[in-house]
Amino acid sequence: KPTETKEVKYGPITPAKRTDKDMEAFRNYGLGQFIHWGVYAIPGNEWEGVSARGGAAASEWIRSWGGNTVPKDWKNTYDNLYKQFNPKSFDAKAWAKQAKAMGAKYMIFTTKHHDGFALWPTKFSDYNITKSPYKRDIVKEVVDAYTAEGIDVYLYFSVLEWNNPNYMGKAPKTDEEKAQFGKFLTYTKNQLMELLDNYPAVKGFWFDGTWDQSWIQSYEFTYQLEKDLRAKHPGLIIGSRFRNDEHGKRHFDSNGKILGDYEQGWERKLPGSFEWLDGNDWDAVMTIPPNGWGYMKDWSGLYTKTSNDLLDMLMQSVSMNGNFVLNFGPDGQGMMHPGEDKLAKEIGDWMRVNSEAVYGVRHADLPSSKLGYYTQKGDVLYLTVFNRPVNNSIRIAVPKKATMAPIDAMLLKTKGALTVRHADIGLDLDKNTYYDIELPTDFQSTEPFVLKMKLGQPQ
Ligand code: FHN
Repeated sequence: KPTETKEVKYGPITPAKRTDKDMEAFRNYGLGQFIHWGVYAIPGNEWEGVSARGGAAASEWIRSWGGNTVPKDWKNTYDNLYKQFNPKSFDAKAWAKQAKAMGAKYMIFTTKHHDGFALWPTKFSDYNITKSPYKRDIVKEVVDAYTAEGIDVYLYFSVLEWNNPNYMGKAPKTDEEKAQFGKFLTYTKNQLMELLDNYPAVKGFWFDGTWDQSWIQSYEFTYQLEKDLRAKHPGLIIGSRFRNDEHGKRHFDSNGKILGDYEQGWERKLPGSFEWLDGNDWDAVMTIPPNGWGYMKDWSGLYTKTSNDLLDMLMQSVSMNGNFVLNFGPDGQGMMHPGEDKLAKEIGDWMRVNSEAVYGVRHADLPSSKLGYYTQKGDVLYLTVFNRPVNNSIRIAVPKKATMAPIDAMLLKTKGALTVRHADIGLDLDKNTYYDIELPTDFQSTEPFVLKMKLGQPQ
């Protein structure tokens, strides 16, 4: 983190670690769902039999990745996909019920991805859902269905718009270019204000495509735009990917202060340590195939994450005060991939037993465990075990200076009480003491399991 203080005029607008109810709700989510849906679901990452596999993203980038045959005259190829967009099986209520059963507490939905096709009837562009055979307001159906299930909705919005004639993909230089890009900035503001007008139930934005110099150099505009959005929608939550300071610093300003209400840089990766996060809120978004955000017809030959993989990432995230957001990419008819249905059910089955170790928890100030991840809620400590010790004894290290230690324990899955034994093994003479918790030998599990412990005065 920078040591010297630099003069920053276009730094954070909201205080880091907001304490209002909306931000507290964000902190408590634990598990979220991302949905990438748009015209790219129609080819499903294949064009004339060739698929995009490389890069940070596949399907929704199929027109860009080399090695596929999407003809570059996109006006007559990719851009005409909307004429086929008629998802007859789309049922937002079914999606929302599935997300509820999985245990998601919030969801992020792609209103418009980099291709610029709007899934809502925007007044500011003709390239929108009303011009497709489907015609109906998909964003409204998603917002209404998820809100009805008690799942908070955040709107994904790509600033980058490949086809917009006023988006240049480079910093405007001449007066004419500046005037042209100025039209794009106004268009962007108009669409964002329109989204807040149309869907007042939403809780925030998840911005993307803000890496281009044209946007980076518009830091005065983006600063004011963030203020305008927040004024229009009190409590609005905006991530750190939206804008940068006047020195071009994104996510964190030139003095290391977070630019937004939560850190939005964890995409297909997780922080290495709690300390690195510096106490900021954050979420991590994750694909099931390596880089499959939008629908990918063919998962063969790809490593697709198992529910145990995803539960490990979930518990790692919440153990470090973050939210874990799992991405789904419905197909051109509005159906989830069968692999996604399977994982949603497996995760939901696990969450039904163990979600109290996930929702509303915080980082536990203990030496990290080799057996799994700690989460804590007041005087209740959870350890979600992924690595069962060969001696069947769970060892908890507690700093000697700690005023609280586990005094009793239970297996969340069986509600069976377990004995906590103080094991003064004298390993760290001045640092930690240890508590051992024997697992029942007849308790078998092929999935992670949770120990729930009560903290109290050390025995
Ligand atoms: O380019 C996008 C990509 O298509 C996808 O939307 C991810 C998910 O957040 N974001 C960008 C890549 O960082």
